[in-house]
Formats: sequence, C-alpha cells, structure tokens
Amino acid sequence: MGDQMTKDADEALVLVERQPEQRTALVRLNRPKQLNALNGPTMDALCAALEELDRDDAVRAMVVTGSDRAFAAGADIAEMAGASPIDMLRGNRIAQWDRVRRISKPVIAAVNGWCLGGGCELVMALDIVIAGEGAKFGQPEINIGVIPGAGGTQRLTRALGKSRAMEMILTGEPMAAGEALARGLVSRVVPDELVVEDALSLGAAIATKSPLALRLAKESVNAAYEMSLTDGLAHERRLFYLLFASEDQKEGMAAFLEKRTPDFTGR
Ligand code: CO8
Repeated sequence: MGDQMTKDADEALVLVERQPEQRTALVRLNRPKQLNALNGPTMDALCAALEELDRDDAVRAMVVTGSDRAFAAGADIAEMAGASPIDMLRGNRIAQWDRVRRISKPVIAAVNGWCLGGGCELVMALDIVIAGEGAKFGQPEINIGVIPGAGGTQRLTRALGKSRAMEMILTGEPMAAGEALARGLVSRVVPDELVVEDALSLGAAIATKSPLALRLAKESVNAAYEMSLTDGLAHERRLFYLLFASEDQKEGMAAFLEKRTPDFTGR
C-alpha cells in the first residue's frame, strides 16, 4: 500500500494536497526532471485538478506550484517539434490555458526557478503570483523560431508596458524576480524556501472571505482586461448589486455592526 502510494505519487503529473482546515489546496506540477515542461497530459492533469477543486465547496482558494528548479520551463518542445500547423490546430493545446483562466476561485501561483514560455503564460492566466528570490520569468520562444502562443504577447504587454514586453519577447532574455516585482508582474518576492508556505497562508487568508464575493471580485478584476472602462464599471456595479441577494452580504455587514467575525457560507 505504502509502495503503491509512492509509485502513484512518483508517476502523477500533478500532485494535489488539501488543507481542509484552511479550506485551501496545493496543486504541484510533478515533472521535475523535465523542469515541469507542460506537455498535453500534464496540462490536462492540471486543468482537471483545478476544475475538480473549483467544484468542491470545501475549497475556497488554491495554490499552484512547481519544483525548486522550475515552476515550468514552457510547453514541451519535444512534443511539438515535429508538428504541422494542422496537428497544432487539431490538438488545440492552447485551449488548456483557457481552461485555467476559467477557474472561478482564486488561484495563486507560487513560483521558484524557471517560469518560461507557456509556464509564464500559465502564471499570467492565474490571479496572484508569489515569486522566490531566484525565480526567473521569460518568453524565450523567439530562440526556438516561434512566438508566445498562449497569451504572452498580450498579457506580458499589459503587465509591463510595450517597451519592456517587446524587449523580453524579441530577445527571449528572462527577467529576475526583483524586477518582476518592481514592474507588477508578481505581487511579492520571498525567500525561495518560503514561497509555497507564503502562498498557502495568503490562500488561507483569502479563504476566510465570502466565496461568492471572491468569485465576483475575481470576475470583475479580470473584466478590466477585456472591457472598456465604461463597460467595466457597469459590469462591476451589477455584480456589486447582485451580492445584496446573498446571505454572505447580510452576514458580513451584521458581523461588522455586531463587532464579531463573520461566518461566510457561500450562499
Ligand atoms: N520542453 C521540453 N523539455 C524541456 C524543456 C521544455 N520547454 N525545458 C527543459 N527541458 C528538459 C531538457 O531537455 C532537459 O532534459 P534532459 O535532461 O532529458 O536532457 C531537462 O529538462 C533539464 O533542462 P536543461 O538541461 O536544459 O537545464 P538547464 O539548467 O541547462 O537550462 C533552461 C534550463 C534555461 C530552462 C533550459 O532548459 C531551456 O532553455 N528550456 C527551454 C525553455 C523554452 O524555450 N521554453 C519555451 C517553450 S515554447 C512554449 O512554451 C510555447 C507555449 C505556447 C503554448 C503551447 C501550446 C502547445
């Protein structure tokens, strides 16, 4: 039994650990020898794990991490090297990055080591990025004769502005964690060995809030990337009004007035 569990854990492409008391879950990419290169099965396993946690009422926030040397060094180059455009179109692998983006609960990326190509695009599709001091972010596709394909040219440009994004994408040179923090690509930099712990404790703090409010807050912030200001403000206002139909709004405001801690149920 013990051996079987070890074998399964060794072979699983992602490992999921739940922290029931904190209402969080940790999802770990598990191809360390290949620097967590994101092949089809790994992305599928990641999407399936996140989607299952998204449906689970016992979980309110998630953390995605990789290993010490790499969060993920990009899409798996060996897997796509010989592909034709029609293979790429039929495989439609990039839809897996969209599946990640559609998770409704908050997902924090805890990044150590290399975070490149599709790995960088993955963390930019998540909600909050915490980096270790040694983390390096980049879009090196230009070095292998292609360009970012899962959002890099769009999201990195929104995060960094045109000039710095253009420099990174045209040279393929990575950016260190300190600069990523200064430019807003990540929200915190912590010592490497504390990245996962820090992300989980941030997840636990977020998990004390109303699940409904979290979901709509995430939806509304993401809408800021896709709508005009006028449309975004109208969208935000509708979501704000909608929350007054929730028990959590009544509970949150009553708890404030009664000077006690709210107990949010997600209803
Ligand atoms: N794909 C496949 N294998 C990889 C990848 C990768 N992206 N990155 C690393 N590996 C493998 C290496 O081949 C090596 O395997 P082996 O031990 O069997 O030879 C092992 O991981 C360790 O790598 P290195 O020996 O190269 O380790 P180094 O410390 O010397 O270098 C680097 C680390 C700098 C990260 C280096 O591995 C590297 O440059 N990797 C490639 C980075 C890259 O180009 N990423 C972009 C890929 S393209 C992409 O992500 C496009 C996404 C768009 C959507 C995709 C839809 C399908």
